This record gives sequence, structure tokens and C-alpha cells, in this order.
Amino acid sequence: NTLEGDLRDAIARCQLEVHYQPFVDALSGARRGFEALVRWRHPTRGLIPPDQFISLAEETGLIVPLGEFVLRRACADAAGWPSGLAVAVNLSPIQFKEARLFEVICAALADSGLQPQRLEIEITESVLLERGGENHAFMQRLKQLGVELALDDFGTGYSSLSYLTAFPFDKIKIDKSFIRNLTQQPRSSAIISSIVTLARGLDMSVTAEGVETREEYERLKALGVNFAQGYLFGRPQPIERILFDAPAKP
Ligand code: G
Ligand code: G
Ligand code: MN
Ligand code: NA
Repeated sequence: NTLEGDLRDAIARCQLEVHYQPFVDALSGARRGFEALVRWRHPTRGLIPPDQFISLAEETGLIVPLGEFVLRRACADAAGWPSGLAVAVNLSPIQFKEARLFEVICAALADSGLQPQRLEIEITESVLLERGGENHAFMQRLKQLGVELALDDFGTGYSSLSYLTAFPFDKIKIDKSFIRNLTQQPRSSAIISSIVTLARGLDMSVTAEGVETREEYERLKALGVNFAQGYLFGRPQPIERILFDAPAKP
């Protein structure tokens, strides 16, 4: 049994699960939505995290059906949440090469009844390197639908700044590596503060990812980030636990 064969079966047999991690409004601490994060419930290996199969899925093309499954499940789940809550879905660079992607997103919205305004698409900058013109047009179509666009893992790639002017993002997600040691390193504060200023000038909002401690959260609030996400507010969890547990009050 190869892992690739197993993954192919997993998609067909619905062994993939979507877990959800909350993000909050930084100032009020109120939940604003959840990021959808896929997991693989392997019959013998247990729950496999995405960093162990996303690249395999990308190499084999299985990311296309996998990504469509996550998108549809996330939209269907979110349609049952209170209407103030959004859902964020990660798209792989490979999915961007699919001409069908726009139709797949429209179908996921139509079939679930989710308002487009409640869907956020997270894109890492590496996606945009190739086929810049086509990607720009695709993003523009999503925006016209009302879907929000977030630039994920901001700060980990290169030439990030040019992407901000070249593509129509609504939100920047600052990578968790900048949040780590935030309270010990003045340099991290300076970088985050600059990103906040930059985002304001471009009419974008900022999410800080990987917030684990109270101290980090307080610091980020003072620096003016709009949204916060991380273990402090909740780990990625199955939807049942999120809907029926009281929200963690940071
Ligand atoms: O869930 P985390 O805990 O381990 O996720 C690890 C990585 O996998 C993150 O970079 C995240 O963006 C990515 N990831 C999680 N779910 C999906 C998904 O549905 N599609 C894609 N393309 N990436 C995902
Ligand atoms: O899509 P993205 O690359 O941003 O994926 C988010 C990843 O970050 C997931 O693997 C998720 O489990 C992880 N994550 C979320 N919150 C935290 C946190 O507070 N600390 C750490 N170390 N990882 C986190
Ligand atoms: Mn993400
Ligand atoms: Na990220």
C-alpha cells in the first residue's frame, strides 16, 4: 500500500475530516469565524496532519478533489453557523491551475446556500508567481462575487510587498514565526507595526496567526492588528466540539 493509493482511497471513502480553528476580533475578543484545516483519518495510522500529505496531494494532483471536498464541506458546515461567522479555506497553488476552480467555488456556495461574503479564500504568495495576469483576473471575479481574499503566511516568502499592490487582497495573515518571541524581540514588534501601517494604507485588515499567550495577544492588540488566531483562542477541532462547547474566553 502506497501512501498515494491510500490517499486516493481516503478521498473516495470520505476519510478526510475538516477541523476548524477560530479567529477573533482582536479588540473585543469576539469570534469572527473559523479556518478550515483538513485532517486524514487513516484506518491504521490514526489522524494524519496536513503537513504529512498536502505536498503528496499536490505532487499527485489529488489536491484537486481533496481541495474541492474541503471547500464544499466548509461551506456546508458554515451555512449552519450563526450568520456573523465566516469560514476561511486554504487553496493550494495547484488548484489555481484548474480552469474549473471558479465554477467549483460558485457551486460550493450555491449548493450550501452560504453567502459569498462569509467565505474567505486563503492564498500563499507562491501561488501568484506564475500566471500573474490570469490569477489577478480570477481573484477579481471572486471579489465581485463578494468572497474575501487573504494573503496567507505573510512574511515567509519573498517580494511580498509587490503582491500587495498587484493583487486585490482584503486581508493579510502575518505568519506565526513573527508572533513567536514577540514579547522578547523588539524587532518583531517593529515588523508587525509596519505591516499594520502598510495594510491600513492599502485598506486591508491584518490577522496575527499562532497567538499562544496572553502577553502576545495584548502586545498585538496594542500594535493594532484586526484579528487574532492561535491556540490561545482555540486549537483546530471537529465542528461538533466547536458548536456545542462554550467559546474559550481568552
Ligand atoms: O492544520 P495545520 O495544523 O497542521 O496545517 C498545516 C498546513 O496545512 C498549513 O500550512 C495549512 O495551510 C495547510 N492546510 C490545511 N488544510 C488545508 C487544505 O484544506 N488545503 C490546503 N491547500 N492546505 C491546507
Ligand atoms: O494555513 P496556515 O499555514 O496558516 O496553517 C495554520 C497552521 O498553524 C496549522 O498547522 C495550525 O494547526 C497551526 N497553528 C494554529 N495556531 C497555532 C498556534 O497558536 N501555534 C502554533 N505553533 N501553530 C498554530
Ligand atoms: Mn491558512
Ligand atoms: Na498561515
